[in-house]
Amino acid sequence: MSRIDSEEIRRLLKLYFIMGSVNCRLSPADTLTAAAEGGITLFQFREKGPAALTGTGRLALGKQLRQICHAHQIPFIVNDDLELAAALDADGIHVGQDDLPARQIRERLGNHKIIGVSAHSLIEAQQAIADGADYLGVGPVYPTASKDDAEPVRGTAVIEELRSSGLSIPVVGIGGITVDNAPPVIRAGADGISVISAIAGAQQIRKTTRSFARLLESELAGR
Ligand code: TZP
Ligand code: MG
Repeated sequence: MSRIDSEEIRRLLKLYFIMGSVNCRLSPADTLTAAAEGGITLFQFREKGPAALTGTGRLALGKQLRQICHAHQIPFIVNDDLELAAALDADGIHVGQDDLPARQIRERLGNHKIIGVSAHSLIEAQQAIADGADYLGVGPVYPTASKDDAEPVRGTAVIEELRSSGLSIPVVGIGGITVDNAPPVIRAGADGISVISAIAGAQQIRKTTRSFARLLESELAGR
């Protein structure tokens, strides 16, 4: 089976919601359902932090969230954990710089799975592309409280640098993104934004997600 078309991946990155149980104000299932109804285009299960579920609890939550994604035709991505991604038959995996290189993940999961890699510089981006990444997550664009070991804030500089150096790989911006500060991320050349707290912690998840979706629709129009 051949690799997933990069234009399809670009479309999926438009509004990429990421969360695990520790990020949610409501239950994870209710949070994801509201976000799906509001118009997210991709979901990543990221069960991380000291209070995160492990073992069978983590697996059970993953199955529940995968089911919600499939009911809404939203691809389901797993953060970091190759064994969990395989056990859940996830649609893809997102890995950081300290995880296995994309090449090794591809050997295990195959061509039909989406592989995303976090990149914080042009060099990391070039390496991830050489290793066969399908898309890059670039950030943190703005300060974030959702990742303890986040790299220094980059603004939109790295996204701009990737695009001005001619890299056309699908890119999603991450880190502290809200409806108000999202436009510069898209204008810098990202194909979409990924968000934890602005959606998982919203008072009105469906409404906030719809606002993001509308904004991105207009920012990306004419690309
Ligand atoms: N990687 C870089 S920043 C970040 C991750 C996983 C957290 C993004 O969360 P938020 O709440 O949207 O800032
Ligand atoms: Mg990692």
